[in-house]
Order: sequence, then C-alpha cells, then structure tokens
Amino acid sequence: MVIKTVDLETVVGVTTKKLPRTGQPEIAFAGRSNVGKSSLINALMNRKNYARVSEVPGKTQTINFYHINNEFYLVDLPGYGYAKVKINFRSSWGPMIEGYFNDTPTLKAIFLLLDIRRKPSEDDMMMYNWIRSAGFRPIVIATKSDKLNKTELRKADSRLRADLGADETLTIIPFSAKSKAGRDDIYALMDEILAEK
Ligand SMILES: Nc1nc2c(ncn2[C@@H]2O[C@H](COP(=O)(O)OP(=O)(O)O)[C@@H](O)[C@H]2O)c(=O)[nH]1
Ligand SMILES: [Mg+2]
Repeated sequence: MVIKTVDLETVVGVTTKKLPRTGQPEIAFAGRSNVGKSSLINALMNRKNYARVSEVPGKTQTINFYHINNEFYLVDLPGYGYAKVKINFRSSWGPMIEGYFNDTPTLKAIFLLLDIRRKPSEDDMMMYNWIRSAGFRPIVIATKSDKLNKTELRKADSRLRADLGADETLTIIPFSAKSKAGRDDIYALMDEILAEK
C-alpha cells in the first residue's frame, strides 16, 4: 500500500438520509469516541492532522469520505458512546450506519477500533454484531498498543477475543499511532481487501 494522494471528498452529517454512492471500494472505520480513530486514519494516510485528532471527544458527528489515490475510500464513521454528548447513538443515527453496512455494495470491509486496554462497551458489542449480521468478516484494530508491554499485549488479545465471544479466526491487529506499530499489517490487509473481487 502506497498512499500517493489523499482528498477529503465528502463530509455528510449523521442525520443525513442518503450517503453518497462513490462507485469505488470503501473501507469504513468504526469506534467509540476517543478510541484513536482519527489518529489511525492520519497514520494510514501519512498525514499529521488531516483527519483531525480531536481535543474534545465526541464532537465529530460527520461521516468523512477520504479518497485515496483516486482508487478507493477510507470512510471515517462518527465516534459513538461519549457520555457527555447526550445523543443516543442507538436510536438516532445508529440505524443509518447499520443501513450503510447492509446496503452498500462497494463497502468492502469495516474495521472496528477497540481500545486495547478496555472491555468493549455495549455500543461496541452492538457495532460488532452489526458488522457480522451485515455479512462482513469483523476486523478489530486494538488501539493504543503502546500503553501495554509485551505480556500485557498477549493477555489483551485473549481478553478481547473472550469479551467478543470470538475464536482464533477473528483478526485483531494491535496498533499504535505513536510508534506506528501495526500499520504495515493494516496496509497488507487493505491490499488484500482491495484485491478481492
Ligand atoms: N498513547 C496513545 N495515544 C493515542 C493513540 N491514538 C490516539 N491517542 C490519543 O487518544 C486521544 C483520542 O485520539 P483521536 O484520534 O482523536 O480519537 P477519536 O476520537 O477516535 O478520533 C488523543 O489524545 C490521542 O492523542 C495511540 O496509539 N497511543
Ligand atoms: Mg476523531
């Protein structure tokens, strides 16, 4: 994966009824506010602050389509579950996201970001189940891996799997936006996904 060009092409509000039909492969990123989604997308795009790393979590209530190399899109879904933002994700814009998962032929994969140190929340579990019910192989990016040492990393992998009720076949990639650990694994997976017909 070589990122040549990046272009924030479309920004839509979460209350939108219609998402764009891009006509090109899309890879979406979901996760709770503050999980490190913007940091991951910046790292993947090789940009310092293109997907804004938010100082105030929960503020990003838009869906951003980043056009990469004029070939495919990274889709930054709004963060959910920030307690101070009194928006009920399930009843408000959750169904729109679920609709996007179920009704977008060009959507090739959904990466679910989970903080490597935390137990998945109810909203995380719901997102995980939506991803699976829509027929996608779930892919978990376990963020902020720099916060753990090697032993803790291994334990975190088993714990996450158990919490999700998943077996060894679930792909979990530990990632650090600080050290960029895991980035090459994610690029390789993206190459694989984009090569699939
Ligand atoms: N230590 C560490 N901190 C991170 C990492 N990724 C994000 N953060 C921090 O976590 C906070 C939220 O990050 P952000 O990317 O804005 O999360 P978002 O709300 O999911 O988009 C910021 O203070 C980041 O600096 C990481 O890999 N390691
Ligand atoms: Mg963000």
